Amino acid sequence: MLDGCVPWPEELAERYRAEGYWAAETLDVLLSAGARRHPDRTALVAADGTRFTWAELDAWADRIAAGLVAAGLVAQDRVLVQLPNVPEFVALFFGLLRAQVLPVLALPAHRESEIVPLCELSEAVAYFIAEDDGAGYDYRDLARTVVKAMPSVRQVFVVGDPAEFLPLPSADPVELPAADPFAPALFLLSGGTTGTPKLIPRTHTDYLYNARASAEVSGFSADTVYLVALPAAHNFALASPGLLGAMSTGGSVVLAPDPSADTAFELIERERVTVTAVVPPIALLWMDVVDFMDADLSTLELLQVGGAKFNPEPAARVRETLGCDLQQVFGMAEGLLNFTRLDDTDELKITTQGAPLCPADELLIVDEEGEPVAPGESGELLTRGPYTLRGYYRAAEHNARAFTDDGFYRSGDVVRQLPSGHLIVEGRRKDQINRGGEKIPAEELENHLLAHPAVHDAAVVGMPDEVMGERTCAFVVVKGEAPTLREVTAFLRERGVAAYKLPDRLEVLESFPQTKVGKVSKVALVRLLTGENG
Ligand code: AMP
Ligand code: DBH
Repeated sequence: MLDGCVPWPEELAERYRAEGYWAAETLDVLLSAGARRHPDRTALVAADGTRFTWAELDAWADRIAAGLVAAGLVAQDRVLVQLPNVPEFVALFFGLLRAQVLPVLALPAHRESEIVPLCELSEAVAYFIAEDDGAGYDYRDLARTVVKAMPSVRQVFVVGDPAEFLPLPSADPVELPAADPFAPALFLLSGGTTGTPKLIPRTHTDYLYNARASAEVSGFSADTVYLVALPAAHNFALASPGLLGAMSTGGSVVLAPDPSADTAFELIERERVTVTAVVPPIALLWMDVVDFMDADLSTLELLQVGGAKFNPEPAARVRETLGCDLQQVFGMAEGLLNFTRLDDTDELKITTQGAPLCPADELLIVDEEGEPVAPGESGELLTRGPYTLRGYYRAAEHNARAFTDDGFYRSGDVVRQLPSGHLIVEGRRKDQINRGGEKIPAEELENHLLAHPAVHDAAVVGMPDEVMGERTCAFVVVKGEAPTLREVTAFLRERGVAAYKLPDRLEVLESFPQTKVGKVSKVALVRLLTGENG
């Protein structure tokens, strides 16, 4: 096992193998087996209509793998991958797997303040970017900053015009040794609750299970046409079932550069898309505009919604507005996935966030003291299982708090469970804002705010919002003249904070309300915003 990763205890590992959850296969089988079985079928379609057969994608991944080796990358090296939804993402992903180089999957929205600490934590030796995001942002500028701050990043590879950097590596295919199926294959990012980023190691076998089992409960088949509407680097769009799930059943994958109705509807119609996954604000937007757009969405069978709570009222309108079935997904990059089932009653599909994916998923719902609550009562969800991490990468101190002694991950989510096993997400016990599915660790943003010369103290909370679920409000105590929201966001941007983390509102207080033990009371701060007392 890679240094800094926490393995599953041997007796659990044996059980997961014996019960068939852990196959002795690597993730690469998703591409190599498909290419053998149906080389000439379509595997991947880019937004511009460029199509790749399974054989073409397979050959492309082989060339990239050989190119990586030729460029001096070796097995177990970590590299940062930050690409929009372009075909190169998929080819590079499999090329890296074949070369046993471990990708750290950053989101296109991340900027210097996220990328640099990720490079530092992972000791990344290379950085893969696109020339731009299609909307005017030039990632080569970001790369210039990153290599200056992180000399360990020896090479930058660019999709598109590389400027002073390198094009994507490519060389004549070479024979490469097979990876260990039980070793880490990639790193996902956690939404996080602390001031520093956390990396989630995912092994070949656990992620393969994640993708395949998700594909099964979502009814994926060789006829599935999956639209990647969310960033491909996100666990939801990557493997829940996502693009890897679609590949696991021999379906095809269509890449959308963004999830706007204009872009997505056109692709759904053009490519006869059958299923896609979105966050609640996007689902709301699609439902709002579908009547005014003459797009043919008749092929769409299933809309998956997750990342944040999808309320029952809009959930009940999905079928009549979009003409497809709804599947709620309550997932986490850390592992555990919950899905409503295709044969669930409408009541369950509309009012719950789904039931655990795997019979070996263990769930505990506990009170503030860590004691299990009575069945049906709400409490914090703890979980362990065959695809749930046992520890963040190189984070021993944080792991001691984030996991129980017997290895359960503390999700920080407050849920209650119905007798059917379905969960209803009721809230959160972690210091994080969920802004329409995008997670913002409060502490991280507070640290950035504290760096502002006029900010004496800062506390960030989520304020309820109809569309986003929550928006971000920064409370500050100032020294001297109070800055405006605009000045504060400009300051944060200057520090390289991703746009989705910028506060939506700024409130200046004389001092912060405190709890009985003298901590800042975020509950009281939220009440200041909502006007509720008590
Ligand atoms: P991350 O750890 O960044 O992968 O984010 C996972 C978190 O997103 C979960 O722990 C929940 O807090 C939240 N989440 C994901 N899906 C849902 C959902 N369907 N309903 C409510 N919260 C969700
Ligand atoms: O929010 C998430 O992280 C998430 C939501 C739905 C996720 O990781 C997933 C499905 O796999």
